[in-house]
Amino acid sequence: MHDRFTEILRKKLSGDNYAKLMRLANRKLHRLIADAVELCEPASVFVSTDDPEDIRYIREKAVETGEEKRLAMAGHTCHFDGPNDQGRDKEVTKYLLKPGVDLGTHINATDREKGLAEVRGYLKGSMTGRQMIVRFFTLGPTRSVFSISGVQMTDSFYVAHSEDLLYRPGYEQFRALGDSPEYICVLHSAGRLVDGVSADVDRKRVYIDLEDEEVYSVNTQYAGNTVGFKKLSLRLAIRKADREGWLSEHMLLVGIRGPKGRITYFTGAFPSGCGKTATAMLPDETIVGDDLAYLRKIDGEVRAVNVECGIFGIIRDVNPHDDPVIWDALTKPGEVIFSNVLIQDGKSYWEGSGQDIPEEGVNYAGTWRRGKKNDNGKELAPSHWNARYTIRLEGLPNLDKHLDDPDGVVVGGIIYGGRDSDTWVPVQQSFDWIHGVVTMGASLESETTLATLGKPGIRAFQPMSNLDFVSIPLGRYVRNHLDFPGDITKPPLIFAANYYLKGKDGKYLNGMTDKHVWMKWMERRVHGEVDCARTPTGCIPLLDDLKRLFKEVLGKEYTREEYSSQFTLRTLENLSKLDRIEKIWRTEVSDTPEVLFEVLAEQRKRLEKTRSKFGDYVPPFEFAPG
Ligand code: SPV
Ligand code: MN
Repeated sequence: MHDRFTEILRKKLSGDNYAKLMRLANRKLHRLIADAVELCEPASVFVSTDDPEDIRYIREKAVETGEEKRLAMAGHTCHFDGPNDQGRDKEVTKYLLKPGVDLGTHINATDREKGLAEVRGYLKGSMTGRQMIVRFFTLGPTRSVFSISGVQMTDSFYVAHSEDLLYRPGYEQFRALGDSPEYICVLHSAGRLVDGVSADVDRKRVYIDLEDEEVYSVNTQYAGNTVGFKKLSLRLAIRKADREGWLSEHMLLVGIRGPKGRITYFTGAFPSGCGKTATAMLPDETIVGDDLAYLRKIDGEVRAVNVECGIFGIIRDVNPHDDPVIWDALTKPGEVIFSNVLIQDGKSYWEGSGQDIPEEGVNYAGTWRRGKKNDNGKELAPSHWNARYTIRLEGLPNLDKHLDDPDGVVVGGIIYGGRDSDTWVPVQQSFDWIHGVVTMGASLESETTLATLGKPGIRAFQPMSNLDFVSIPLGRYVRNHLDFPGDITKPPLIFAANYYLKGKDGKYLNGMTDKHVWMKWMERRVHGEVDCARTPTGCIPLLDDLKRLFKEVLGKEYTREEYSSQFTLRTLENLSKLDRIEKIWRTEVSDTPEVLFEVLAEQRKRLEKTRSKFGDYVPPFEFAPG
């Protein structure tokens, strides 16, 4: 058997590429690559090691093939995805399941045999005339209990280049793997290209084969659908975590400074486009990661690492005031890939930058000038809402020194936050771990954004901000969270945050920089240094502490009126939310742990009691110290 694969590889791979591959004595790898070669029929194969020369080749090819255009500033390039390829496409992203396997209604799945035939059919001959790139990565720090290995095959130099910024090199780790079959494999082809973009959008597919732990992606270029080690491997990592008793989460990881040089680490789960990167990149704090975290129990503590080592962030609204660190990284020389922004005279422009946008330029839809309409007669914005930048964390002034620490960092707190205009207060702490998992993580809702294709602004159930990626039954996923701390005596505190609360006039009640104050408050809570008031939904900050922190962090006066409007408990909205959440867990999920309903019922009782005593809207001053 093995000889047939070796034969295919020997025929297709040039001497040095063949040698680079054969240095990895892994039979499954040889089989996978030979299979991909036979299926996709590339003109040649480039095997990348961790050698800077190999990586330079990929970077240059991305420009040579036209997938990226060089911009005026050194190191900056721009890539465009097609007009129908501007976000993760949930409709066509499916798990391939064998007959009899049922993961529940929230999981988009299809029959494995049928799905494989379909996607492999689309991949057939897809790389004709192009080169296939094979790249190896390590998810999480190398030489660590957290590390997972991954191999990507792609015909896109943009994808391969992006991965170079986003993931730690893994060729050497693959050598150490020997013949082990324990790694994630992603096969991607951009498919037929017209003007450089994937043309067969109706044949776009992202299929995840749970049986062989292999991901197939075809007829798409958007990084969320193609960069294998972002959301594609997250789905497989969730299964591995389930088997092994740890957590694989859609979470940032940030260090927040406290008094006397102390740094306390937080993970934060926010759905896409809801302030996750901005929280991870707060000025004067330290970033470990902005999107994906693995959490494990080690020696009686919860520790976490960043799966990645770069940022693929939304660029809209990045401006010197709200995101000074990102702004700085994007406006000076260095390796940056912009995607789906507006380009004019070799310079990139995006909405919400606070800078003047030229009247014309080039964007993902071609030549653009103000007033240009799309096919539906709607005016085209200069840059897409989900336009992005890709950078390395390395070199950022706020990079945490533990990014590559094989032991990760100790997690002091976990934050759940969504885009919620009318229910949650800006920040609150759960009463305990179970209360936090149930009423914050498992009850998270968020208004949809354009990070995924579809209509924005619709309130959607988003447990742990991870719903799109959960690959095990949902009840089991929550059970894993409930059980996670086990015998740990001091698990991380759990908080809920809401940066998007609006007043009666429909205006946001908070500025975007206020999140910094909430983070500092949480940091003090982890160390028991500030008190709180106990409301039916959680513990909220006291006015005096916020006054002091607003002054210290933002140099701002914080008034009693602001506190009152932001922290008024909206009992009606909270009760409606409980109705919605309970209904979903009761009617749409078949394996919900019973304790979830008990904890929701207790919350309902507290809310009703408070409502009958104080009315529908209860100012924070009514609540006793907690
Ligand atoms: C997100 O949408 O959550 C992202 C970008 O982080 S991606 O998943 O890669 O589309
Ligand atoms: Mn994300």
